[in-house]
Amino acid sequence: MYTELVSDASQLPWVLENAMRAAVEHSDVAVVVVPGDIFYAEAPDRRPSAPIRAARPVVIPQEEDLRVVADLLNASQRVTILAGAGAAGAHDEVVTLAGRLQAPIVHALRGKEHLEWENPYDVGMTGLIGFSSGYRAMLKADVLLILGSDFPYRQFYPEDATVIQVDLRGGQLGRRTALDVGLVGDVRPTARALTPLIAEGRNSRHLDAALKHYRRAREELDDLATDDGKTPIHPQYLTRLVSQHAASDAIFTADVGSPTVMAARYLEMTKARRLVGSFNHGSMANAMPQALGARRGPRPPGHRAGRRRGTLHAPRRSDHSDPGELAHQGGGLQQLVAELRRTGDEGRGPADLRDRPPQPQLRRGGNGHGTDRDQGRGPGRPGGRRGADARHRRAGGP
Ligand SMILES: Cc1cc2nc3c(=O)[nH]c(=O)nc-3n(C[C@H](O)[C@H](O)[C@H](O)COP(=O)(O)OP(=O)(O)OC[C@H]3O[C@@H](n4cnc5c(N)ncnc54)[C@H](O)[C@@H]3O)c2cc1C
Ligand SMILES: Cc1ncc(C[n+]2csc(CCOP(=O)(O)OP(=O)(O)O)c2C)c(N)n1
Repeated sequence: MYTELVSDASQLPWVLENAMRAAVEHSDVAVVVVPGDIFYAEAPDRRPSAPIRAARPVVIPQEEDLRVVADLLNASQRVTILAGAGAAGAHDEVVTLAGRLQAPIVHALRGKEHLEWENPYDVGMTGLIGFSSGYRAMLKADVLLILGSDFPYRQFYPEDATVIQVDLRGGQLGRRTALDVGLVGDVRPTARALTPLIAEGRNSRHLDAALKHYRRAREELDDLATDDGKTPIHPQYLTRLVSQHAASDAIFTADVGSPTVMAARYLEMTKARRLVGSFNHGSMANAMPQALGARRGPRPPGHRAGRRRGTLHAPRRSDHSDPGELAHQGGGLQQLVAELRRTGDEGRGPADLRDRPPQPQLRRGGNGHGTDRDQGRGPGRPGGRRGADARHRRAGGP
């Protein structure tokens, strides 16, 4: 991860550009630490670089490696696909490959937004907050094909299956479970190249059983998301209502904690919807800043800022995937702060922004870092975690 401290104003433009390049190139977080005083200094002029765009090389494994994988898949009666965030933009290719393999598709949480929709092979998520059907489809597999996932929980991987993993970054291979074959490749072209190597006419017994189990698991979860007339209403029901009423291209953001569970289980994805989160353990309170960031993205034609309060519209994927470009278009941090100030002034911002000065007061000479405690707000609700855990367990994990 790119991490840099700016200790002199002249460094800032370079550091910022390098940080954006690293973030875009590695699809990762970049951290730039800027002491408060630096914001008061003049930055030197410099010749601007070209807009930062992610390089999009086509990465496909060697043909002989693909043949080895195809032989393993062709010899298997029960193939299950585990797909994750690496399947972004590869929906159609992965679904086509699954069709040829007659393989159920299990997703890891970050794969939900890319694969859950319009997918006749979807059998839900695996993991502690996942669906029993996701766990079972992996357990019953004799070959597990992992496509662009770093699903972390080792207990949920099958112990006896042959495991094949495809990842764009070689360093990710075999990180979570022992592998039989590891390939470096981009999911989209790799799935496309693999499909014609798979024999047609495979039987569907494994797939049918997985789909049947999924329907049952889904029904059980849906039964928890109904109005039982009591107040307060259940979070499952609330999340389902949000999902039903949100725009077909809404961007959802969810915090770490029980919102992660509800988002994973009750937000229905479409081709145009997005689910943005941290989803890393050890992170919290990501949802509001992510929502603000999403709000800053390009909007569809005809959409005026703030007109539909509470609804975030998804930028087209091609636009959204290029934060460096956005920064170039939009004037970056300065413009974001201006927007926060404006929405705060007009009373349209979230309550927190309305109730306090729109721009944080930087202390001259200090390090400029405030904390929740500094602002008189404590950490989360005491005991909230334990209650949430109990609820998760009741809500039917594997
Ligand atoms: C409270 C809580 C509970 C959670 N419970 C669950 C749970 O039950 N189930 C669950 O699944 N997750 C759960 N998570 C999330 C979990 O911690 C992981 O973040 C998540 O499983 C990772 O999803 P992923 O593998 O899709 O994404 P990532 O971890 O981002 O992995 C994506 C992988 O794809 C690779 N890649 C990227 N682009 C490409 C490409 N074009 N082609 C090929 N490879 C590519 C990357 O190198 C990376 O290895 C939970 C998180 C929290 C906070
Ligand atoms: C930095 C950090 N500290 C602690 C945790 C452990 N943690 C996960 S969820 C959570 C509680 C979050 O509270 P809230 O957003 O109210 O969600 P809920 O209680 O409904 O789960 C905590 C403390 C974490 N994920 N990150």
